[in-house]
Amino acid sequence: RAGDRLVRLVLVLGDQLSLDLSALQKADKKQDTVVMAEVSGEATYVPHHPKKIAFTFMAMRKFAQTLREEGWRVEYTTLDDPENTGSITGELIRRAAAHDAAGVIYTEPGEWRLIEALAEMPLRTHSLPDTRFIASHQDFETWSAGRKQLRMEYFYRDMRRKTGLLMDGDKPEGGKWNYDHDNRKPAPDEVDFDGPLRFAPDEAVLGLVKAQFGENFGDLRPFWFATDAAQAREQLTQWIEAGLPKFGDYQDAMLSDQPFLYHSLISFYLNAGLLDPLAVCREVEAAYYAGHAPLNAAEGFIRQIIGWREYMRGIYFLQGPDYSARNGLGHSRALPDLYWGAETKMNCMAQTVKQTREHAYAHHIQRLMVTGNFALLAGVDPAHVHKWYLAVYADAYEWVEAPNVIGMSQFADDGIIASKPYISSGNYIHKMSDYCGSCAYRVQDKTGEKACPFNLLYWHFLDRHRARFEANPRMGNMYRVWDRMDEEKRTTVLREADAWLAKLDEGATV
Ligand code: FAD
Ligand code: DLZ
Ligand code: SF4
Repeated sequence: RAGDRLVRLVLVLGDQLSLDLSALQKADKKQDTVVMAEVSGEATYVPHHPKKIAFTFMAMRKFAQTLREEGWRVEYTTLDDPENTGSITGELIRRAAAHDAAGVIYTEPGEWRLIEALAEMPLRTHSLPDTRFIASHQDFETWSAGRKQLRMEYFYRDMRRKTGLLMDGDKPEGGKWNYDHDNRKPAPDEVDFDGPLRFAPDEAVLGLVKAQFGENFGDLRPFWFATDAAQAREQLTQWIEAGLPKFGDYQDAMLSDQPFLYHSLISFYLNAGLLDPLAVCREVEAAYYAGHAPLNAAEGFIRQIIGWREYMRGIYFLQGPDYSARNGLGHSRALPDLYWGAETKMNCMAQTVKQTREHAYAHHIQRLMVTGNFALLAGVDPAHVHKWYLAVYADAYEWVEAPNVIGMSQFADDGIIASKPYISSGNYIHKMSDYCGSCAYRVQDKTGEKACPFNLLYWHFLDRHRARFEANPRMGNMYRVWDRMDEEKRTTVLREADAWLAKLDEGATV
């Protein structure tokens, strides 16, 4: 007890590292105690990439220090503390008993799993909305009410109007809402951006993570992520200076041994709370108005954040806790071992998995059109795909990962997010990358020993889901092309695809 009022605990989770967090705003630093905890429950609910765990713990430790400097009392549990109960709820119950606390206030977590666990605790709790987003749950519900289709583009326009970003009065800057058309250039010959800034890690955390999670998929070193708000801002500024001008042009391109191209690599920091999305967008907007970056780059980038990022969150909370378990296409194949680094002859997959292992990062098109596309074409159980993405990317929390994987990538939500499945044959990957030139398969071959598996599986997917997609106006053309092929060719494609999938299931190197 402090004075005659009761002490409250203020929970700050590993992805809530923002000084303007609603729970901190609501609390009283003279009276209340902040609780932060490194717990095995959060570190093992999927086999996270070691870099993701190290990033979380390093950033949590620094944030706890910042809070102390700001005058907060912080009770911090390290993973190796002998008293550690192993879960967020366990730590809150333990600390509540020690402080004779009246209850716990917290900002709503980004995963239903934890929302439910906190609500079931035998403590008085007060959950506050997470105000670090542009659209509240209520805003998204209002926007979605009565709409037959929840298309991102219309939501995005409302977010432009709401924020005033790139608006010229009530008109979009430049006359168009969306400049995506200019953002599809194939891979450049050379990349004149060195990628993100590199920062020194906390060696004690690296030691802890190596000892406890060293067997997980993913390289712990070299570790260079930003781990506090100042470093994250420094990286953002450097990227706006050097990466943003070409971000739009090469947003969809892929190059071997160039994992970052012109991407910002700020999703880790945005999602953990080290950067504020609206502030980031205002800086990018200012760079455009200063003549430093073209409109297609600034608009493309701002759309990802106030459009896609906010929209994904809206869908996750609107759809409810069962969303991640959806499997609209009835896919049941186990996730192939090549996702965990087993050898594969498909160079695009090998490159994407390799950089995922090295950096806990892959950019959007690699996630969507390489690993996601392959899983969808091969009919992998979306629950397995979901767990993989949640584990291997350092920016993955369910509120953003699940709609991207279950909805956008695997079409397992029956088309809430995507109007048609994101599938492609090898041709798209060939156009957008340099992967096919060094591949054991031949992207030009539609059948035969060396036929690119994406080519075989593309038709296999369309054929096996004909009843579901034939009437889709955006897919009719594909079925017409398939139907015009001679029957012998179609039979060969399907036979070879089945044989290839059988080899995959046997665990052969494919
Ligand atoms: P940039 O290319 O520089 O883009 C800027 C920012 O826009 C990103 O930092 C991110 O905050 C935002 N953004 C872009 N696309 C999306 C999107 N589709 N959804 C939400 N935000 C977006 N993003 C995550 O933050 N966490 C995830 O777990 C995640 N899983 C994904 C899974 C799949 C199958 C796909 C297709 C996409 C996923 N994304 C996820 C979206 C996107 O791939 C990443 O946000 C992006 O690659 C992060 O890298 P960056 O910061 O360099 O992004
Ligand atoms: C991702 C993660 C990890 C690896 N570890 C912790 C932890 O030990 N303590 C903590 O408070 N948060 C951690 N996190 C982030 C949480 O998993 C995240 O807050 C929830 O998934 C909700 O988004
Ligand atoms: Fe990937 Fe096919 Fe190209 Fe090989 S040929 S890199 S499998 S798209």
